[in-house]
Amino acid sequence: KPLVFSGVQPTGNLHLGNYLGAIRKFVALQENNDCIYCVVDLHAITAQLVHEDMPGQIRAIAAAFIASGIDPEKHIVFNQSAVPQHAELAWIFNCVARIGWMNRMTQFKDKAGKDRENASLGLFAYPSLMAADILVYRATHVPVGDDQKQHLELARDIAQKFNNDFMEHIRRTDYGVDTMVGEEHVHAYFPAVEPLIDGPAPRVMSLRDGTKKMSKSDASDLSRINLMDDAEMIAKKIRKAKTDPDALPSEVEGLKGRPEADNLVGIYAALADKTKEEVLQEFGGQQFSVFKPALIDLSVAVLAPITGEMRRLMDDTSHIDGILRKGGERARVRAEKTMKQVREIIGFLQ
Ligand code: AQP
Repeated sequence: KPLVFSGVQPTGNLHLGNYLGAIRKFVALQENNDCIYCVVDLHAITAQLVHEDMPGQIRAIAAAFIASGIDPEKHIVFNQSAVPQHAELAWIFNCVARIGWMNRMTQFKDKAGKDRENASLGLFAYPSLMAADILVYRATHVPVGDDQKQHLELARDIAQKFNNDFMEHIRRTDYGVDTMVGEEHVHAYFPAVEPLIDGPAPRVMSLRDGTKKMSKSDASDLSRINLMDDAEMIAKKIRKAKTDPDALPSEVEGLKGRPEADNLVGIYAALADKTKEEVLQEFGGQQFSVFKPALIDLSVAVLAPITGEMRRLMDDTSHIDGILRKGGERARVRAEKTMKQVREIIGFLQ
């Protein structure tokens, strides 16, 4: 079975973008894959070292995974810091990756803002840790939102450079596998990582500005639907969502140049498991005064059971902690197997 890995940062305000762009895809992939889903707490301290309630935020992500339908018995759910092999491989990847590659990362530029000299070294090295998260399991498929595409390309570059730099050592240890890269046969240790981005909502936009991504760190809570919002709050946020004065078009082309309309139709499509075309067949020609109430009903119908289950799970911290602990133990065994081989490939004495 293909091995799937992905993670979500415990940085609070888990929102509809995280759900549609990532978590919902995690759920769907369980059937035909072996999945490892991680609460990436080491990533959470790259932008802000001190978190008001780190344990609570970690539990909230784990609860969201499980409430959405991830099965922690069949698959693995754990928090990143419980498996120190992630950080160990990240250090090795820091020595594989080039500063020039990291300098091109747009998320670092966005998150560091103007005061780049004051950003943490961890924020700069973030994509290297992300590559390690995936490759410490030699995972091949990574469901993420569109914003993570560049980081996954970097993970491929890191894997390829490691495979090239240690080609002879990999041959000698016999831990590599023969794979095809394009037309070429290569003997590689780390696989080429494949992003799984497609879907009707690969990038959910802010409800206040259709050109900005819905984000946990947006100062306006009205910009996002949080997974912990109740029905009343969801209704308020959708009612207040920015729109233009025109009716909805009946063709997808008509959404061009209308970022807010496009975003709301995309959200509806993703929640209803339909295409945007199908949504417009139903609502084309209608005003937002008709579409918004339908979107409110649908959002509440999909999210309320998840929110309810998340709350229930978060009330029983020992249950969630037990799931994470067991997941961590299982993940550590797998990660250590890779790290033993990596240490040997590099030539470290162990
Ligand atoms: N707006 C989005 N639309 C679709 N997918 C999204 N993701 C995030 N925002 C959107 C996806 O959610 C997963 C987990 O994200 P994360 O917690 O690791 O970090 P992030 O991308 O930094 O999330 P935020 O919410 O946007 O936080 P801030 O405000 O800190 O930037 C990832 O797969 C991501 O693609």
